[in-house]
Amino acid sequence: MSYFPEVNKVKYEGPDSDNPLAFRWYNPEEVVAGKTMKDHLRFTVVYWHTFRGNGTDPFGGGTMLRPWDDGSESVENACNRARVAFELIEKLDAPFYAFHDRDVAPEGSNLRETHANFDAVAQVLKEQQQRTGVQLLWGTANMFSNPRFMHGAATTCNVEVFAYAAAQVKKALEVTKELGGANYVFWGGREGYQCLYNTDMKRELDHLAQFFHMAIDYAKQIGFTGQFLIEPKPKEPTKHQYDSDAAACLNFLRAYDLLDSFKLNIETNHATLAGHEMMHELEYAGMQGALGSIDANTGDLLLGWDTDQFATNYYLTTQIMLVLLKYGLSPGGVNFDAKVRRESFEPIDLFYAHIGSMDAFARGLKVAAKIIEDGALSKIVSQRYSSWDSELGQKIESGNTSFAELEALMLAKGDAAPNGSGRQELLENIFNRYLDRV
Ligand code: XUL
Ligand code: CO
Repeated sequence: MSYFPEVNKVKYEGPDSDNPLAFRWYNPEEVVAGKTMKDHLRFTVVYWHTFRGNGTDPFGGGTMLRPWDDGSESVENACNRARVAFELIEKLDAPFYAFHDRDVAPEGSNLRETHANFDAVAQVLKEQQQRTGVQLLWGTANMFSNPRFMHGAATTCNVEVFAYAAAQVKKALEVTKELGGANYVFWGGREGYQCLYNTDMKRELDHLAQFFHMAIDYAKQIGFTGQFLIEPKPKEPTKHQYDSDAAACLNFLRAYDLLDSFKLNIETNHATLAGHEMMHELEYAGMQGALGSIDANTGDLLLGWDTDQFATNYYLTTQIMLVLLKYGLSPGGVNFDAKVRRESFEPIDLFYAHIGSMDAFARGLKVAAKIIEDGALSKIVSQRYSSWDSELGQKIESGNTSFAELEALMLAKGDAAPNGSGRQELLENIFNRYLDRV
């Protein structure tokens, strides 16, 4: 039985198509910069927003029309929902999906029952993966919705909640391995604080590191070889999330000897909340060899919270693809951690949302590839730093000089050579020119 009978498998029809259920830019097998679009982009549908989002916002309850869902927390409903999910993912031609344990399967009345529910739904997910060829980009554990996690999971003040969280991640790792997950993500959930008066920050961070080390040990033990990722976010739900941005995450990983086992999953709306551009977060992670995957979404600059909208802005997608082309993404992907607006409550809106954003990233990829191929920005950057290619620059960069030697040089010269223009406006115009032409 089909739940989306009005939609056939979405196909590429080219930029001139007016068909709202066709791709205008995403042409999976088209080769760009030496690789197919499909392999560059590794599009991923998320289970939580797309199949569990009901349109709730801080001011009102659910609005979504989901005729396949009976609204119950039964395992049967969860299994049926999984089948519907794969119909959508397959029709969208997305090669991957991602989930939290609690999105796919309901909690039972105790942990044993919860594990069993998860196993039952995982069986259906496995069948659907085999039927469609869709793969699991990553699994993760929801350790923030249930009230037991009110003080956090790995950073909780309640040692038994820590133990429960460990049990939950152990199981989530087993299921992720069973389903062939390419990565395993830790988003910070409630790992942070609301008030420093009641918080032992050092103890909480030590516990978080212990937790991650145990996860690494367990992954080794069961032979899970996927990439571990942490996902920076500065606030929400806590006032301060410990994984606040890429720099904070990398400092934490380095301080606790975890750097070799983790990379970062960078999300646009989280970068915005941190007061950074997405490009900044990507570049910061990339330059340290820690860019793992991206959560592709956007915020609304007039709304101050994590609105998780589908990105359709070509400037944003081109900027993202410029950095992804530089550092690569696999085994990560472009993961649509995004939800339709609560006013877009019909099932068909799920298609419009994904198609539009897949197209925006595909076009961003083409524009970025052309900019890189022509050296349109990089030539100007190299020129801007060319003084560092001189004998003096090389001496400094290789650590073969001293303050005294540099002072002697400047005393002899009297002043530094004049500066050149930064050419920001020219570069912005060049960027526009490429957007016009591709
Ligand atoms: C929350 C968020 C999460 C993670 C997965 O802001 O982005 O959905 O991506 O737990
Ligand atoms: Co996310």
